[in-house]
Amino acid sequence: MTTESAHPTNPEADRRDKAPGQTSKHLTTSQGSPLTDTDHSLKVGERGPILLQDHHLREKIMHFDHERIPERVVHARGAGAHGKFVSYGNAADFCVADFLKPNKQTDVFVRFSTVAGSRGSMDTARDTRGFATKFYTEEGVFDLVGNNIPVFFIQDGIKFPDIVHAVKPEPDREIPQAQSAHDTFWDFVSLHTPAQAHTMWNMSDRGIPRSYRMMEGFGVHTFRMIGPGGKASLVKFHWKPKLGVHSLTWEEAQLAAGADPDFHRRDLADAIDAGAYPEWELGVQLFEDDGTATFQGIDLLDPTKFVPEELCPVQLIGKMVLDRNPSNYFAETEQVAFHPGHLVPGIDITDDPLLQARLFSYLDTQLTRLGGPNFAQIPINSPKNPVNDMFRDGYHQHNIHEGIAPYKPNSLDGGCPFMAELANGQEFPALEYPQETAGTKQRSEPVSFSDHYSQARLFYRSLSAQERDHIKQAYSFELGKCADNTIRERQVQCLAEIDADLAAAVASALGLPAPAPQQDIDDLPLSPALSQVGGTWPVDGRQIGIVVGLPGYPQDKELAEVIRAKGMTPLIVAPHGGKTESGMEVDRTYFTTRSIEFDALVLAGALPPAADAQVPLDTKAGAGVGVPQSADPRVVLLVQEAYRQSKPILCLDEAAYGAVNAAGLPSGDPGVELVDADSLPGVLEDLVSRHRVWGRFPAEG
Ligand code: HDE
Repeated sequence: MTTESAHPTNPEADRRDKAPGQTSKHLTTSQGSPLTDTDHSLKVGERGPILLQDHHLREKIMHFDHERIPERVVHARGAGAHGKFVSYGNAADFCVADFLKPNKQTDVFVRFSTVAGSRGSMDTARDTRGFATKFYTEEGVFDLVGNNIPVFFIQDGIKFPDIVHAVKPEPDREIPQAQSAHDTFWDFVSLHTPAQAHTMWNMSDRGIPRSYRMMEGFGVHTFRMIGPGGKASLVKFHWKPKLGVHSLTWEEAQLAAGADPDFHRRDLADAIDAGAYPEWELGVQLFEDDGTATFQGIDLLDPTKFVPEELCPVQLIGKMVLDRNPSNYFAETEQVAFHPGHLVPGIDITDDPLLQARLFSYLDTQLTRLGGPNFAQIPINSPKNPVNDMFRDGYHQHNIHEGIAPYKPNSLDGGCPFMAELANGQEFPALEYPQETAGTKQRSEPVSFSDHYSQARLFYRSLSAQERDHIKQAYSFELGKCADNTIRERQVQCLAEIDADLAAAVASALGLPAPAPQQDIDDLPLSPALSQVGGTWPVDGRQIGIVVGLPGYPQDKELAEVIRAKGMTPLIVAPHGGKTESGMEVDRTYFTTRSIEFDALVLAGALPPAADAQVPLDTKAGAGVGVPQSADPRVVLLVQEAYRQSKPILCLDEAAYGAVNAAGLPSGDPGVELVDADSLPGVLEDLVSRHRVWGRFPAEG
């Protein structure tokens, strides 16, 4: 799984080695004139005033002054990666898109993002995640601009400014940053109840993913696919991660926000650098296009609804692998411009009123964000097939167009370019399905959009007891941060429509009476596929902290190797930087690390006792007689956090177990084990493949 590396445990050093830097012979002005000095301005004498004629100074400062562009109004914080999509070919029966033909390989660029925070905000905020994919197909660019949650807050694009204004920092003091835990958000969503289903997903573990590599993706809206002979089907897109769907605990999310705000960005880049290339399979739920746009009572044009997989299975039609990090964040990840209307023949939109409004928004926003209408020429946005759009001029025009007749019809350019011909047997362009439409112009909400609660209830009730506990805690936290009691009461009333037990738990945390439901809500069949608990998944790229004292654990090199051989990434954690006796580089020191960086801990050998620590020890001794009862408090903290976060803690010998005792952990706890070196790789892989030691903290309710 792993690639050759000069610094096997230090991707940072690898990254620096790889950076090509500047390649030209010498530094020049932007006009290419050689420069002999870029450290001193042109002055009158050594200590005199600077001269206006210093062109290099003015040019350098001018360019610097304009380095920033407006950040995205939503999804400002993101991380990207390049990769490939390979089609399985089985979609050819219902979609004529060229990139879905058998074994066809297509380059892709993906950008993951949070929604609410600014560009510099933390990755681990409780939020929806964007999952936008650009396919550079031979028939033009196809953008699948989705999220990690299959439902949305609103049913009509005209409400988008309202929900975004509500979740963004409150405008008087511009706080809180990247959080929904404030009055304006809960004010809006408790009044605009179509948002209740999406907020329920946000309050679940899906709102705090473990990694971008461990998220599902959803197209959210229903799209239309055109098959051979012009037969149309309705589809919902899904991305299924090979590593499974996993989440952080709330404690981890909050810790990471301070200890490593770039947690998800780093995780994605490190995994790709380590050769643990993330993979997703693309799938579709396929529905008959019978003119009703309805499936088993679910209005497929209502983007606040999803279709449970148990009712309509996801058919897998291809695989995406992300195998290359961007070389330049700004040029690629920042300047990439997605648009749900970037479609290819065979894929079309539907009348979902949210999707229709999006078709306006993305082109419009790029004009300001990327400074003019020619952003399709920026390398990351350019199609890889030839473009002949007859568009001319405008800011930042990079093409030098030939000819004198950029209009149609013309005779001066011999009538070029000609229109594409319909494929054999095709009666209409596969980009524009001749859907019949008629009706009265009106502003109204369809009756089939009016159920705002039953799917939120279905989602909540389909989860495991532990996941439901997390939801109760999340609502209690978020509403606990609201100052206005009317807003809290109104939201708890919404919860009462969804589930009485949930409403009672949240009400109790807020010190409110538990409200009774006021509506009759349908009890839909549950969808076990929604739960993240249970099952095992590949452990590729999972980070294992090998905690040692110095000079180190005698077999630390072998230990790191067996862990790496399983596809996981070992990181040596020691009291200070440098190397262990066997020559292993120390990756993290007790000072620089927190539990959030590791999926499991391996405590190896004698760890320094508390007396050696440079900070006072204040922990209670635990059980276990005949082994050390004290340990460096930073190791104790690491172990306690890992324990609370239900992570495996494996000790290679009695000496190491001392830190477990010093941390006061109960003996015989699941996932806290003394193992010998031979069985360690197997035990570790088994525990990590389950993501967490779920049995450690049985659910309360
Ligand atoms: Fe977006 N959205 N959105 N959105 N959206 C943007 O476009 C908008 C919606 C999504 O990594 C913006 O280029 C409206 C749903 C992603 O660059 C903007 C509406 C879904 C990204 C915009 C929606 C999304 C965006 C901001 C309601 C999931 C990040 C910058 C009608 C299916 C793409 C930009 C990236 C970005 C508008 C609703 C996903 C302002 C008006 C539903 C993943 O144009």
